[in-house]
Amino acid sequence: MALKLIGNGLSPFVRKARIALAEKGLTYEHDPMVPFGVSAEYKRKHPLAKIPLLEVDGRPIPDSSAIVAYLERIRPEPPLYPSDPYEYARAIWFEEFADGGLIGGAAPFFQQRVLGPLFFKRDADESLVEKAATETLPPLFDYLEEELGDDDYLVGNRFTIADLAVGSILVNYRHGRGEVDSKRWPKLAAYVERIHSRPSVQRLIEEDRSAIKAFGG
Ligand SMILES: N[C@@H](CCC(=O)N[C@@H](CS)C(=O)NCC(=O)O)C(=O)O
Repeated sequence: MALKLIGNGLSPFVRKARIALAEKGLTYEHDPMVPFGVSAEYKRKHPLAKIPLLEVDGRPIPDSSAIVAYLERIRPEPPLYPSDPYEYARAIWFEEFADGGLIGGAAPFFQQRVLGPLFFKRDADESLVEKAATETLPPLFDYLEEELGDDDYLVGNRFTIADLAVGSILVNYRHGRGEVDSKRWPKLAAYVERIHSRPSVQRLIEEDRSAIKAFGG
């Protein structure tokens, strides 16, 4: 079975898929396509014209959540979803929390400080970063701090899709010089370090840094 992942590695959603591929030891071809001015051919496969898209022997699977769920079926080990029904639901919830909520607070850091200046030659609008830092993110970080409790991972105290999704979004936050204040959120700060130092994640962070540097960052 030939797997081809389409989408630039700086996208947190592409990264989600790549972390899952790495955790499961799956090899794949990678096309680092950017999602701007995408071709009509791509839009036929992904009508929302977003990245990532996985091709399985040429058959398309759009969306990082669909992709990771698919990977779990074809390569169940190591599992990225809990088997306990309640924990399963919680893991899916944290994925949604990350992809539909946390992204809104993290994106201004990456978009204003990395994407805009380096790729679009546009000055950062620091007011958007400030708003995210002071209004959007603190309640979300409070929630994560509380949910972590004394555990190392968000659900069932083992690495799951929940950590993969939250961790990937926070990679972009950190690329945009966002920091989790360890005085205010000590558990979350330690957790982020833990997730980001996993080999599957660390490798991609290093790749991102090289890409950002190559663009003058
Ligand atoms: N729910 C989607 C979100 C994908 C997404 O928003 N990707 C962004 C890049 S980070 C994109 O392609 N944006 C281009 C656009 O919205 O036109 C997923 O998980 O795959």
